[in-house]
Amino acid sequence: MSAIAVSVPAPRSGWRQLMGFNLLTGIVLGIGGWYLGHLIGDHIHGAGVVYYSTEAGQNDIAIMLGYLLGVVGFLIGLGFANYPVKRLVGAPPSLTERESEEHGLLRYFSLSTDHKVVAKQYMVGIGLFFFVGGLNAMLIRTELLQPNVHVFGANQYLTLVGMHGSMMMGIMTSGILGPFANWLVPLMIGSRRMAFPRIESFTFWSLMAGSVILITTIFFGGFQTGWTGYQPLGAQGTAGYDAYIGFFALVGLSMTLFGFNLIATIVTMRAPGMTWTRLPIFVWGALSTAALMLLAAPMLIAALLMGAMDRTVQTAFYIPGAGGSAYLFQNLFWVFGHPEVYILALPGMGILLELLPVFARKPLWGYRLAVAGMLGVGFLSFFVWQHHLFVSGINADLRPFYMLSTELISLPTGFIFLCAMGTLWRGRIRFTVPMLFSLAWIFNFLWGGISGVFNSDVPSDVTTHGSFFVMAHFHYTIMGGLIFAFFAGIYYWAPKMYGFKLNETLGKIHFWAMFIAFNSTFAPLFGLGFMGMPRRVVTYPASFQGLNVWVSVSAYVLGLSLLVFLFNVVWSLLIKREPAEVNPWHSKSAEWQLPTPVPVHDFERIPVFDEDPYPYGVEPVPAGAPVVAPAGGSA
Ligand code: HEM
Ligand SMILES: [Cu+2]
Repeated sequence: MSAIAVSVPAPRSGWRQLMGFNLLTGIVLGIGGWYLGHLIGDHIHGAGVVYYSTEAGQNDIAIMLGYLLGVVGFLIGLGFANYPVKRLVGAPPSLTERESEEHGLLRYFSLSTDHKVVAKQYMVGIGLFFFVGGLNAMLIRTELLQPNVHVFGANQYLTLVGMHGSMMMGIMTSGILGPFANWLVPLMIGSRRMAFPRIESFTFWSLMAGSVILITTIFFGGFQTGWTGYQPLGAQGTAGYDAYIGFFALVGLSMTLFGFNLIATIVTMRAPGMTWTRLPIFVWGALSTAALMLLAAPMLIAALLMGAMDRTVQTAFYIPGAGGSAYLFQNLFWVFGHPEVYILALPGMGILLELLPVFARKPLWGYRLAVAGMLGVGFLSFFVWQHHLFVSGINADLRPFYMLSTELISLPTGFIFLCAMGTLWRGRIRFTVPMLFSLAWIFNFLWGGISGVFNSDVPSDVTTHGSFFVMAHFHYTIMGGLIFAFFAGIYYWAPKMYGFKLNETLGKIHFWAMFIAFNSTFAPLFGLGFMGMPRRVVTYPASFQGLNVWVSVSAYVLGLSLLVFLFNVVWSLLIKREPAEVNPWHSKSAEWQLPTPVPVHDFERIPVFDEDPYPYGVEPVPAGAPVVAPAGGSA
């Protein structure tokens, strides 16, 4: 193979490992970096180099530098500088990381280059911050139990809404791709790794650093802009808005690199025989999402960078009084923001279409149409962003164009629905827990889509804009789409990814509680929106209280249903653990033909693919008969 000598250091053990490059070191250096940044920032300020601070009067330079050096320290502590520095000084590539991967719990707390380990890190990390975002939602709903301020003041309420929205939107950009695509894409295309394993790990740890930064906003007065960070409110905000900038910039960086890595992997690392028309539909979903990430997220980073400069070094991109334009930010944000909503939706569509053939025992109906649908959604999503600005003073002549382009998206989205229906048609459907979540996806996303037409249609958007109608609409697509698909994925792949099957009965309780509570939480919001209840306002007319109490109680039940899931994990993993079958759903996809647990190097030999995916019904499977899985073979 390669002519370069490879050194294999002896594995270290005990406390010496703790002193190495891992999460603990990362946290220590991260805190150190924060103080160093602060020190430098204060110095710059004190020396009178730059006097500028925002209207709120704090020294944003110190805070921004604190975040910046904190993140750099955190990443160095995790070991991200080792490889580049070693190569810079001419040392041979070392196998230290590979070594620590194969054994020990510590690999989950450090830079890992095993795509399966990174996927698990994502699962736990995303789960953790999803929980934080969910708690924020519960607090919001608690405040809304009464028409007047009773728990939080207006500022705190807005911070809660902003934290909830930002956390959910930021963390969920990788909500499905992080835990599932990192794990599945290499296995599905017959590769032993992602194209850039260190970048894969980097995307995870930078997302985690960002999420912690977002939470620190509570120490700096929070931010009042909601997840969209609009100007000029942003420039006027307290230092809490710096946390918003730091968070979303890191999310953007993580997304850009993730998209780049996925594209490189799928384009260049497919095994022999894995032609474009044999690519599993989940991989197409990941690929189209990756394209959006790579193209849209840099726009977010650029927009935030300008905001950060306005707040620190006296530029005035968004400051109207100094010749800038607040409206510029609104545009830049949504050039990213609209593709962002499809970054959230497309992976869910991938899971849906991946699972339906398995549980309907039929080939995916309209494979090429589904691919066209995904690529079409992705392409069109760059031409619609001004539908968020219909009432923000855009040139009225532009409205029809954006109305048309937005409504055009229902075509490729319709392809996806058509393919789902075609696959279900006359299938031998098994109502397993993953299938129930998939079917719920279809129901929820349909309502999300239909209500979306009211927002893309100028005459009706003029009335519904900024109301709880919009809130209901996007929760139907994101919570009802992405989150339901996420659970479909966990119940489906857990036996292979984690080696245990989640209890079906508890799963069904989880499903029905979540499905009913979800609809009971969000459907009434359409009505409240029509009646004129505005979003991001802490008070509302007393006559809306009845419905709001109903919604809040439903939201608590929704929260509890997620705890049923956690209980199911504890139950199935710790209390009544049954070793998972190799292929409990009798799936024909490549990942299910591997042994459980999947070996560190995935395949003994790189597989050769000689069949289209989803060959269900081609050779009839007798009901109930286990399919013999050829180890390491193709689909
Ligand atoms: C447990 C279920 C959830 C509940 C009960 C819930 C509730 C709420 C409420 C009450 C608000 C708005 C309050 C206001 O505007 O005054 C809100 C806003 C929002 N939620 Fe959720 N939510 C849930 C889950 C999610 C999920 C899973 C996501 C996305 C992945 C999400 C994304 C958002 C966003 C982006 C906003 C807008 C924030 C803003 O206006 O800046 N939510 N949610
Ligand atoms: Cu949009």
